[in-house]
Amino acid sequence: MMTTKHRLSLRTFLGAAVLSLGLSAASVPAAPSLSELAAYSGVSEQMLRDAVAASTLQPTIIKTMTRPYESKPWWQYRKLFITTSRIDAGVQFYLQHEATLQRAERDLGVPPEIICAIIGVETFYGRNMGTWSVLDALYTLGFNYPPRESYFSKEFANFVKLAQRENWVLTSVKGSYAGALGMGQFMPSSYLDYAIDFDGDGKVNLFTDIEDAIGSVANYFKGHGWQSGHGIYYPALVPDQAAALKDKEWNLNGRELYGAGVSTKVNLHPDEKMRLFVYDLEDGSQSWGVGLENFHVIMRYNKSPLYARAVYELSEFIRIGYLQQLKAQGHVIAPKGRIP
Ligand SMILES: [Ca+2]
Repeated sequence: MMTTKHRLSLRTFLGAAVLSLGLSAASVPAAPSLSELAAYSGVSEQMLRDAVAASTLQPTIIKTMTRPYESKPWWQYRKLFITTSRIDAGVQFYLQHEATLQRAERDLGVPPEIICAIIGVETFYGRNMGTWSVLDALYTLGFNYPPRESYFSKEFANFVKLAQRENWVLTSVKGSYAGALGMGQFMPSSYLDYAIDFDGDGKVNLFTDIEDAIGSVANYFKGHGWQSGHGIYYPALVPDQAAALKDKEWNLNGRELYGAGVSTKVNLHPDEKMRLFVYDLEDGSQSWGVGLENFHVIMRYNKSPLYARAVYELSEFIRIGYLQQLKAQGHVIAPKGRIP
């Protein structure tokens, strides 16, 4: 347990680091106090104080936070996730859990390949769920990392609440360096809000119960507005004069897109909300694409456009690999259309 004095000196150091990154101190929201966190989460202040006392500062986590994967160019990031082994394991995961995945699609509207791709990118289908103490991770980022304290201190309180609900020993739960949990790497707030008991055994367990993990990822997507049967992402040809459209982010529709001379293989609806993305390729060129609302929903899982594209591409490879397996087994495949 670090003393307050140590924490304050680290805070001052990080404060200076934030300023050197060009962020003004005012742009960093103030971290809530323990009493505010108690009021926010419904967990008693004493319980939060005990949880803080049981936590250990992990400076390595702060170093990792400052150089995330998402700062890489697309072509490097892609190589981390779009690999033959991750695709093949994804197809196997799909075949092995086909009935559960199909039930998730029927009940919650989210396609199997998207659920597989999320679990594949997050934890390689449950193999790497993280080895950090979640308590230490959330304490470190929630109370010793000013740029994100406002967010992570709330997740710290949510974790204490979740551990109480699930009867977990606070110090024994393992996850990512950012405190994400289980096969789909849910933050504690998402675990509280979206994790479901999808196999009906009366417990919600995203660590060992694959059916719960599958249903919960689908439930998260449904809860964030996944549009069943709709498209996700389309490659686009973008003339120079239309490149600035990407700065409109999600305030763009098909009419403006095509009006500026952009073309896509499939015609998107003129009134549909969309966003233009550009990705850096290894040869120095760029690849453009249009994300629809479903792409936006993937970005609710992780806000990086690199992440969303990696999940989308992996999902397509898994979908194709799965269909090939079915065909090899002699099944007749009916094409499943998506409304663009
Ligand atoms: Ca269960």
